Amino acid sequence: MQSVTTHREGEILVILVNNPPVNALSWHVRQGLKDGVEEALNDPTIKAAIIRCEGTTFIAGADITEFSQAPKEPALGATLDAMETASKPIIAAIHGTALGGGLETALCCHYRIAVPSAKLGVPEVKLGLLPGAGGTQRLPRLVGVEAAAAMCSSGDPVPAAKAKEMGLVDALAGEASLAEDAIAFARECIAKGPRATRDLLVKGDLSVIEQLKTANGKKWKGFEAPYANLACVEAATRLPFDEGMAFERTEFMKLMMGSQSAAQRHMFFAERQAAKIDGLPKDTPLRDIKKVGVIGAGTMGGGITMNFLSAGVPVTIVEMQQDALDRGVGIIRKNYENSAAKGRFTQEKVEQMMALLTPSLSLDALADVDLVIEAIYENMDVKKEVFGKLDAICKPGAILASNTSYLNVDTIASATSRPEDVLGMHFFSPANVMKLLEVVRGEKTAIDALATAMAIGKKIGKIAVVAGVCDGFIGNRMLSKRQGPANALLMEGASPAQIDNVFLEFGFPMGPFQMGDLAGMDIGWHRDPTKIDTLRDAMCAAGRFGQKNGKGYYDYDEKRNRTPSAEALVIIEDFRSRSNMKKRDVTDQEIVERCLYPMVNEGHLILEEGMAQRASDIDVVWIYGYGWPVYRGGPMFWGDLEGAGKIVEALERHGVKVAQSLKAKA
Ligand code: 3H9
Repeated sequence: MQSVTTHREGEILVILVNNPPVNALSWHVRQGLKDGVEEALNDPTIKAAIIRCEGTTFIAGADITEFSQAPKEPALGATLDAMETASKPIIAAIHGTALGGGLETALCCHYRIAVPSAKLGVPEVKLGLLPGAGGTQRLPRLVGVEAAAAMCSSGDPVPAAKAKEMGLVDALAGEASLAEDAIAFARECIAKGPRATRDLLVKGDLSVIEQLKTANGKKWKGFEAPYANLACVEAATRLPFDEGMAFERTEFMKLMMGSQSAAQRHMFFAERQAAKIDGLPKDTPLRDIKKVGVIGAGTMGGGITMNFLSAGVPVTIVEMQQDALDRGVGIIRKNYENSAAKGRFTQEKVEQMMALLTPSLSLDALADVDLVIEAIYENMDVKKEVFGKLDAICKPGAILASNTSYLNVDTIASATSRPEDVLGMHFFSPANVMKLLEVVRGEKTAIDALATAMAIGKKIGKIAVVAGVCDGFIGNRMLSKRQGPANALLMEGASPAQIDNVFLEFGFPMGPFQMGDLAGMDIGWHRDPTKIDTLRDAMCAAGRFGQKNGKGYYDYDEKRNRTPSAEALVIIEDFRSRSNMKKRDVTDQEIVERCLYPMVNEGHLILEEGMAQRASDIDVVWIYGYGWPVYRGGPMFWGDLEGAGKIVEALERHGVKVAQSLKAKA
């Protein structure tokens, strides 16, 4: 099948791209576009050309799979130059998304027409890149510096109507009549002749660039690409077009060769790969999930419930006591109302979502739901009792899920007569915000139940990853390999701030001790101040519970800013002497080696044991569940960059048992 074909509509040549799934600019598409333009120019009876796409979308960008291969002719730049400098008008007819190289193609057309539902943008920054086919130079010429800087640095697309206001598209077509409307529009363009974007003057106020940097300083910390995008837009304001293009090229190549973009491109595919279940027959029918039950109206149950209500799925929420139920439902409403007050949706929408919620004090109310998610506290006996009851109450085929974060899902399933319907759905707190969902596959979980849980995860906006049954599944299992050494390093002489700062420098939003303070140190504490076996016992005995009372490993002000705490350091010191440990200097490198390298090691063990389907799933878990910086690509990707040899050497030096597969890699 040819990916680009042409046909005539009177004096107009339609160049039609058909390169599923997203009409990416693979080499054969570039070649086809170039040939199509030549055909239009060489035929004296043709007066204008239209570039349009088959399928669900206009060109959604360069073909990212080609980035890791040797470059193939023709280059995109050459194809687009031929288009922009053509002596006959070329019109882009846009539906779906015109993204990245796709929008850059449209910018090299002389006119643009789009359906109202179309979206146009340059998302390269999300891949650690910049629009490298003239996007940073042509956008400021067409829409001005302010809009171009915002589009390039955020990567967020704009809807067609807004694009029309900005001058990014010239006309809107009927939603279902793009082909015909584009031809009528092209006929109008013949009289106007070609209009090259490169010939327009850059307009707008350059100060927006500094404003964007200030406004996004926190969000962009550690990232290279947003700044490179802005540098290119700035260059467009002072350099002639050709020099601006050369500047863009240099910046693009720097990013393309760097590790950040490699990591972000890896994550693009990792995210999509995570949704796939190995060995799932294509024709596996999914179970229909029309109604959901959630057990527990606490923080977790409430957050889980909100995901479904927001997606329009009715939920029955069950609690034991009326006051706990009322409190939980009240918090859900308050969260929605806060969002409405911020303008995220209307008050009417709040009422619509709340109307989907049925509170109940009885598990019997779950008789007709298609999926139950149990979100009560972590106690195996209690969970088994609940699942035993669900077995008797729920209709056949209902999926029975536990939100446990480390308990054995097979043991929970054994409390039912239908272990094939039981699995884990492990959400991350706050469950209505965090993107990760670990779907835990029990020994007997039916494949269609698993596939349904993955699909429902996607429906509620989560990135779902399949995990096997083991203590802590993927995420918490690896977390424990980091926390142990972090605690040990504290005893050996590092301060909480030194350790946390190494994590912040690495790109995490917070370090292990900041996380402890945030979670609350008194969770699970025995509450006897005279019984001090661990450092945490000592902290709690001194009333240092974490952020909640302004004192933990750090002192906190009313804005929750942390400063090192003299009292906490004394408690650590005391505990160190009680444990007969000598204080020594700990280097930042040792903190990396002892806290992060064991995570890479554990990831390899998880793969060896088949607890994750693939290494990239582990990266997805850590990026979406624990704030691993996306520009470092997750622990497995980072481990490969860091080098297996170096990691194995350090692990052995620190006395950690190394996974066979990591050793083999080294
Ligand atoms: C660029 O353009 C650089 C330029 O400046 C030029 C420099 C010289 N290439 O997301 P989906 C695959 S950089 C190759 O599930 P949706 C994807 O992997 C690019 N493959 O669908 C998946 O494959 P599979 C700038 C791609 O409907 C399948 O298509 N552009 C590409 O939810 C379906 O994808 C972007 O960054 C690609 N460019 O969303 C846009 N895009 O089925 C990236 C997708 O095997 N793409 N695939 O898993 C997107 O944002 C979404 O895919 C899109 C569709 C919104 C288009």
